[in-house]
Amino acid sequence: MKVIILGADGFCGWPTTLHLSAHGCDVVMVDNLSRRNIDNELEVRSLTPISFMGERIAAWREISGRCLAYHNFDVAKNYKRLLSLIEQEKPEAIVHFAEQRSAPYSMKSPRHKRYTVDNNLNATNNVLCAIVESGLDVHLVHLGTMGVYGYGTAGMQIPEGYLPVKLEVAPGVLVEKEILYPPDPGSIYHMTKTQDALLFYYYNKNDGVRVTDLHQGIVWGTQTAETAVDERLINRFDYDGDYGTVLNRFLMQAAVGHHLTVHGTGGQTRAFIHIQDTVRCIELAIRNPPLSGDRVNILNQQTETHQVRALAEKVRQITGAEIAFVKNPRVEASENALQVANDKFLSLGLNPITLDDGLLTEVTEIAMKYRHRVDLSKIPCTSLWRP
Ligand code: NAD
Ligand code: USQ
Repeated sequence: MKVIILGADGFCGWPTTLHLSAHGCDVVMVDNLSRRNIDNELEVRSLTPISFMGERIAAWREISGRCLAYHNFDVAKNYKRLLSLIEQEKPEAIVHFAEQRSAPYSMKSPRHKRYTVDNNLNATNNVLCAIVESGLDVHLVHLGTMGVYGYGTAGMQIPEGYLPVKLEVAPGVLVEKEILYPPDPGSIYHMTKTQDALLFYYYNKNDGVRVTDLHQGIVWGTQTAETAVDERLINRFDYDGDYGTVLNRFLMQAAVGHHLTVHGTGGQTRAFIHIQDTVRCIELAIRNPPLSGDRVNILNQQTETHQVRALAEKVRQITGAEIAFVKNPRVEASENALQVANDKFLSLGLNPITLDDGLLTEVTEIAMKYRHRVDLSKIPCTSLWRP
């Protein structure tokens, strides 16, 4: 199967590239290296020593004997290049990771808000438009987020994308419908993902584009079976206050003797998935595409939910790190419950890695090994939702 991966140099894109290549796919990578440039802007680097793209490709060829094609261009700005790549390669699937994915970065300033909206919406619209213009029946697999649902569910389990509703159209006459789950974004970044969903809905309805939208939870961990084989293939580990996500940050903080930075009461509950399960889910998604005429297929790509203070407590018990409750820089509910349906991936055969299986290995092998690379000044979250 030929697959184009947009955003193939990123935290999820690189291990997905290697996983699909190792499992028999012919992978074409696209990335404009904007994420590496944002590291330059923020004057921070991955905790792990990631190689240049050329070194990554050469190392994978040496180790696996497989070739990876790579194109460096901006998917949001270079429509013609994207269209001609699709026309030339005729992929069966395109996996779309090519968006600015940090909520704090998207809230830093008006410039960051506008960049995130321009980049993410134009990237998604360009891919959809190019698939239609190519005339090819390409399955688009997009990485969305659990954050499109908001986190206040009034005790209800979040369904996979669609909400069944009953409308009383006349006294005593009930009509049953399924509607897209009402969007409730908590940052400019999350808002772009809710708008992506509308683009998918429209291009699917009007042009019959086959789309799978994966509403993914917070990804934790670093390595997958393929990235762990050789240090030149190592995955990135973001720990800074803008791009580091909560559990990986706590693991890094414990490794360097920093207190665990719990925002507010830590009563926020979020959904999580290990990076190894991310790549498995994407393979399951591309091998189980929607059929022609199907509506957008939405799957919740998460395996467990945890409250932030419970995560901190778990890391404290393992490492002895201290917990600090710091002022929350975000505007978000201080406490919420979260229950999420993930029946679709389980029925496709996903056997989830849980926090308890992998947590200790991650702390010892990665965070401890590379702790000398941490810049302590980059740990605090300085991006404010309301400056
Ligand atoms: P990342 O920033 O590490 O990777 C994104 C990649 O896309 C980067 O390499 C970047 O250079 C590239 N890119 C961005 N805009 C581009 C453009 N216009 N043209 C070409 N390349 C472009 O992010 P990630 O953590 O790998 O996330 C990938 C996707 O998964 C994102 O869409 C994100 O919203 C989603 N997601 C991530 C997480 C997580 O915890 N990391 C959780 C849920 C969903
Ligand atoms: N948090 C802390 N301490 C920290 C960092 C974060 O308490 O040091 C809290 C935040 O306030 C928030 C929660 O932890 O309540 C999650 O924050 P996060 O930075 O780990 O995750 P988030 O901003 O939601 O974004 C990440 C990815 C994004 C993805 C999203 C999935 O960066 O790309 O879409 O997770 S989800 O959260 O399910 O929407």
